[in-house]
Amino acid sequence: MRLDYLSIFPDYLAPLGLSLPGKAAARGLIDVRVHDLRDWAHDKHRTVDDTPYGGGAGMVMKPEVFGEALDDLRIDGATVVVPTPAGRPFSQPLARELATRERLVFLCGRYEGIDQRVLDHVATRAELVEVSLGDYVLNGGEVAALAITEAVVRLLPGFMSNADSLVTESHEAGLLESPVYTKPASWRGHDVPPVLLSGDHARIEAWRHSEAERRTTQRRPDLLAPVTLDVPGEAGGADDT
Ligand code: 6GU
Repeated sequence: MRLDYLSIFPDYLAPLGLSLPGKAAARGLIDVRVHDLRDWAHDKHRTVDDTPYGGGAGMVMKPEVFGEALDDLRIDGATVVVPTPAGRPFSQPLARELATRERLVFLCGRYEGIDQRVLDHVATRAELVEVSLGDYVLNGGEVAALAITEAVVRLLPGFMSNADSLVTESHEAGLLESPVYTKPASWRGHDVPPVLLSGDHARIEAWRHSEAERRTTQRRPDLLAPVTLDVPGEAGGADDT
């Protein structure tokens, strides 16, 4: 997978050379390129923003600079990811979808946002995906791009050494994970649940599953999607009682 990042703070993306993406790059699974957006500015101050039409606070990222950068990067046919609080909520299914693409190009905005015409233009040349990490505000797209990258890259075929850890973990199963323990069996008055010391793998699996369900019910009931049954001959479904 080829990964491009356009940012006015390329140093913010330095972690891409470390840990997980660094490992994937070393294995030849990804080809990472970080670009300084200001390289495509023309004036001596390398300006990338301007005041908003219609007035209001803050600055807007100018279309021409992104336009020339996207031309040089030849984004045609790529998937362009724009981190923004106005985007599609990021999720494990969306990470899985992005992991199937050959090339992701991240546009990291700062200030109040990117001129809408950049996004409209991108949509005519590439697959545009605006993504939000959640209902809170970050100062720019860089940290979000890192998070999205980490979620996607670890799903690439050949990345994970232990394929099991992908399917049993949180969210892949639609449930939060059960709590985990390691030695010692007793620590500061807190004991490991005895079932985990029993050696009975069927009982351990059953315990883990019920703990996962209990935790999910308590902390994230929204993850327990309602089951809808289509009963033949009835118009409604499971909601009809
Ligand atoms: Cl993806 N980007 C920015 N800039 N802010 C955010 C976000 C993304 N998700 C939540 N807040």
